[in-house]
Amino acid sequence: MTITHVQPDTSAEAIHEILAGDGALVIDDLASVESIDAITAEMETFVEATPHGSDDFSGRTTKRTGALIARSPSSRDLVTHPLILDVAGRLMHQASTFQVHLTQLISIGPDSPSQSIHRDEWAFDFFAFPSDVHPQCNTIWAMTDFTEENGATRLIPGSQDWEVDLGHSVEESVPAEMTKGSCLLYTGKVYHGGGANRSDRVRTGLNLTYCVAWLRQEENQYLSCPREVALTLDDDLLKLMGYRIGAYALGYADDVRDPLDALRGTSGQMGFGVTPKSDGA
Ligand SMILES: O=C(O)CCC(=O)C(=O)O
Ligand SMILES: [Fe+2]
Repeated sequence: MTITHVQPDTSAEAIHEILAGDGALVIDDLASVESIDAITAEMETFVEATPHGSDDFSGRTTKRTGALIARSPSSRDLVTHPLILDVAGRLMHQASTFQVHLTQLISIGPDSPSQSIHRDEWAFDFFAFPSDVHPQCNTIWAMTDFTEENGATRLIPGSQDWEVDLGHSVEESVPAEMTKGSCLLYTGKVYHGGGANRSDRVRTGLNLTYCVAWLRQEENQYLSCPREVALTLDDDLLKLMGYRIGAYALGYADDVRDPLDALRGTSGQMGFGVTPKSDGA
């Protein structure tokens, strides 16, 4: 049982095939070390100010620092990475649109125990999505090298079709070891968890996740990104954050205004009517 690694020039189709089959894979060195360093520098003061988690799942020696789109302009290229969005669209193909679910730096400190093994889609109230319906698609970008010793994310490849079970052990999982700049892609169904950090350095990953536009986002994008910052962002990023109609009629403002009009204070009525997908979803 291993985690497949592919090169950044691999096609979205081939990556999606591995993701659908194994539930996870690593794209080696997808981001440059310079872009990772730029994000780290932009986030430094925010990470310093972030308290440790208040429960075992969040991690009592782990920091979770969010609002990357507002706080780190350099992170926006990763949020909108064309290859990742292409693969995400393929995985969540039954939905007409998908959106940012959360942006979060996860800094696992030295002497942290393993996080319990879980599925990320349990966040949706443990709703039993059919095995072929993927409500979310996730990435963790390595901001530091990820090793077994420093708490690389651990996954159970192929576990996405398994029964719901809160008791899977860390021993069943393997570490997603990867170099700084690499990207772990995983579904909302695959069993995984943050690894134990037995090193003397912090392990940092950038968790950027996406969900279908008919579900609630884990990180509230309208509150995490102040309006004055949102007004500086381009339309494509704003739409990905949720400033668009998700599905037939979800998310309009007041008198059926496009959220982009509402954000900018412009008028204009929008029409409903997403054409049903040809695959019948
Ligand atoms: O930090 C990691 O490696 C994974 C964290 C995780 O799976 C989670 O918090 O849901
Ligand atoms: Fe998780």
